[in-house]
Amino acid sequence: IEKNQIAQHNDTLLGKHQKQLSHLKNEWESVDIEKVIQKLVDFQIAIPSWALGTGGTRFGRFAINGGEPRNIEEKIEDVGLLHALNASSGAISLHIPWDIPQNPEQIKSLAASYGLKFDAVNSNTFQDQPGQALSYKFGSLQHVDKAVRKLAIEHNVEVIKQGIALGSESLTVWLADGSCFPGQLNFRKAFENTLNSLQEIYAALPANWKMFVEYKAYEPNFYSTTVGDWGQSLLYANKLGEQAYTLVDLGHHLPNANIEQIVALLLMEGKLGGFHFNDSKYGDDDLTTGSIKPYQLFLIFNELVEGMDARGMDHATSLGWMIDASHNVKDPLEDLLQSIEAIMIAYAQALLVDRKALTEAQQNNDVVACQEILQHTFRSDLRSIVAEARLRAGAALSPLNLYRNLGCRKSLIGERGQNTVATGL
Ligand code: PSV
Ligand code: MN
Ligand code: MN
Repeated sequence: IEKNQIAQHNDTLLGKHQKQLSHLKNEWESVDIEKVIQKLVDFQIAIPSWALGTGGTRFGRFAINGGEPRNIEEKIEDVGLLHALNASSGAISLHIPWDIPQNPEQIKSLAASYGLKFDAVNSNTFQDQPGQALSYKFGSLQHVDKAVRKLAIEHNVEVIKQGIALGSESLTVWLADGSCFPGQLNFRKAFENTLNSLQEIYAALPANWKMFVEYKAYEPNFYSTTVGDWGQSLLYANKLGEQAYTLVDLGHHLPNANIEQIVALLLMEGKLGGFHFNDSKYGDDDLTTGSIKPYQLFLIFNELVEGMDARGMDHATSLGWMIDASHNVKDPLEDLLQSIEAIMIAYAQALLVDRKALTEAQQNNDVVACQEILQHTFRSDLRSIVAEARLRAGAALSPLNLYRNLGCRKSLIGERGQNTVATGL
């Protein structure tokens, strides 16, 4: 995508945009909007390498689009395209071995040519790889057989090495480990085995790295999961040490969990490491961020901003921000643009909450005022400040429209063909 294509697109929308922005500035004259815009410019969300092809469920996969990236280079190209459109997708998160960089130096400089960094690297001990000597069928880091645990530990250490070569600074460990039936597992031994294994991986972390311990309530195991909730993740993180943190994936909770409260307490403990954004209606974890529960997303960001400010943390760099979703029925790039937009809007809303008034209302137990304060920003249309942040960063006022108007998917199909299948999920 050329700079002049973005400029032309912006020219056609500029008049209307400026009107909306000045209206918004009038409405919010007591707020330092310039500061908010700068925070939005700085905020970057990593794109997972597995979200660039059409996903699927265990019932099937419909590769509707064509032009899917066939290798890691093309995945980087796709994230580069997103970043050119919205200036907010400046990082990529790799899943190994779904995406193995054969020549890390080359991959790193390709990414840099699009202004992209490498976010957390993700290990995979939830699938057996072709030719693998031992199976993860009954778990990996928790396994009753030491030899299986060793295999999984070695894989994680290898992933750290790959990440170092790419300039990543964190490892995300998500384990499918658990059990499907009562009695199958000794919970305490499974926990202890997992902890011992994680300790060995932790010992291989460079000093400037973080380890994210991701939890998930269920799936693929349906009776117990060995890192099943934030309490268990926090236990591991606390026992492991300073470099270990809990990672919150929005879709990994039991229905109606109060995720904003979880976030607030993890931040308070200095143990919130990062996020996987997605949305869900039932027990799923792959819907477009903000498509089902935008109010929840705002409430989460409200706690994030409050908690990070209370601890003097830099919003953009203190936590790992990543999308984790890959659905069946949309063009994945359009889906990602929608997710990023939803995240940015929720973040902007949280930045505009009148903290002083909220604290005062809380202190006075003025429950009605508390709700009014939060819903005032949630119900305000802040899209034009998000668009202004993009404009200032050299990106498109309306990324999704530009993507469609330029026929980006059609060009990708032209280059890569109709029947391409992306690696990964
Ligand atoms: C598992 O559901 C998960 O959320 C983990 O983050 C994995 O790494 C990712 O999805 C891809 O399977
Ligand atoms: Mn996840
Ligand atoms: Mn998930």
